[in-house]
Amino acid sequence: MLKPDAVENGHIGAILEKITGAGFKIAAMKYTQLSKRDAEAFYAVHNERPFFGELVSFMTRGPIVAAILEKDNAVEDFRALIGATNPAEAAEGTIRKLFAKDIGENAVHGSDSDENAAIEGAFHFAGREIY
Ligand code: FUP
Repeated sequence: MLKPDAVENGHIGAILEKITGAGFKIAAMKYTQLSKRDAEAFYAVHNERPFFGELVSFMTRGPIVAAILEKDNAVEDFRALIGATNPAEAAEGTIRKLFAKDIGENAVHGSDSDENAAIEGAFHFAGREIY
């Protein structure tokens, strides 16, 4: 996902350029907005954490771009491309270093395993929307 901050700040094009330039193929993509229920479900793993309310409110405050990306070693390579969760700790040249403000508003989300990538892809897309 390209999160609401990335969309608000006009970074969709630049971020997609980095993603496709790094060799990812776009298998599915949409411009959409998460409802409160969507965000609570998507981030259910964090529902006991102190930042959960803020996370849900941030993720629902404006549109996002959801995508399914394909590449060999995609999960690991995408996480390297986006950088650490906290942009202050993200490596130079990473998407979060370039485009994110702080750990709460960090521009992009990447799945942390192939299993979660399949779950998160199915969260956003019907089978007929995946190419
Ligand atoms: P990541 O896998 O890098 O997206 O990071 P996490 O799954 O650990 O966290 C998911 C989201 O929760 C982050 F993108 C932002 C939010 N978060 C906070 O707001 N504060 C924190 O201390 C940790 C995460």
